[in-house]
Amino acid sequence: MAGIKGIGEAHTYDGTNLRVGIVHARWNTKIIDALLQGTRKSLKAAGVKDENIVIQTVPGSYELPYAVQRMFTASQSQSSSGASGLLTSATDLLSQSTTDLTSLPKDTSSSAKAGGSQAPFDAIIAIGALIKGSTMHFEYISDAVSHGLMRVQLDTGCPVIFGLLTLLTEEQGLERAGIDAAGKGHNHGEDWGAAAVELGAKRKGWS
Ligand code: DLZ
Repeated sequence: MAGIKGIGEAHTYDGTNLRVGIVHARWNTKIIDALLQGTRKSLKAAGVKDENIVIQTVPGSYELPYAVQRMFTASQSQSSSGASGLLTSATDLLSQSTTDLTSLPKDTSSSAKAGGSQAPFDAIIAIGALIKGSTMHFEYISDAVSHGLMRVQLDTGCPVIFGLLTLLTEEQGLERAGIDAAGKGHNHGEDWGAAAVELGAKRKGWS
């Protein structure tokens, strides 16, 4: 019998005109890479263009709220000044999950070539995987990051999708990344991509 957990009826939203940021932590890379793949897959399925997906990385989950905040603010000022460069499209980064602010190539998207500005992000997805250890570290970081990400979205008005797995075991992470040995898991990144498109599309109507 099917369970009652889950997102409910599936709706599809058009991501064709959306610009979506992804910031992911590098800790627990195997899990993160699969989640990132799932996220990108659903963004693309919703029509988000490669050049409108911008991927940044940070060392660990603790850095996610700050990075999301900076990413959004930079995209806003970039948009109003018509500048381009720091925040690049993901076109050249598709198979890469270990980029950071300093290693990003120059923007090669057509709007950058034309000297035009890029729109601020319509949504940003924060991805991390925290695995509980033997100290209180996990509890403090889980709590701080959850509150930090909520604060950033309310302060900036940019939807921030909560892609933080707070895991009691590594196995839980493999299941939620859809890469567990039993093959029973589900890649939550796919849900996060869909949530970003839904919130990004709705936000346009709400503003
Ligand atoms: C230090 C640390 C530990 C022990 N575990 C994790 C983890 O499971 N997942 C994760 O994303 N990050 C971890 N980190 C790194 C912290 O998030 C952070 O990057 C460092 O404390 C530096 O601020």
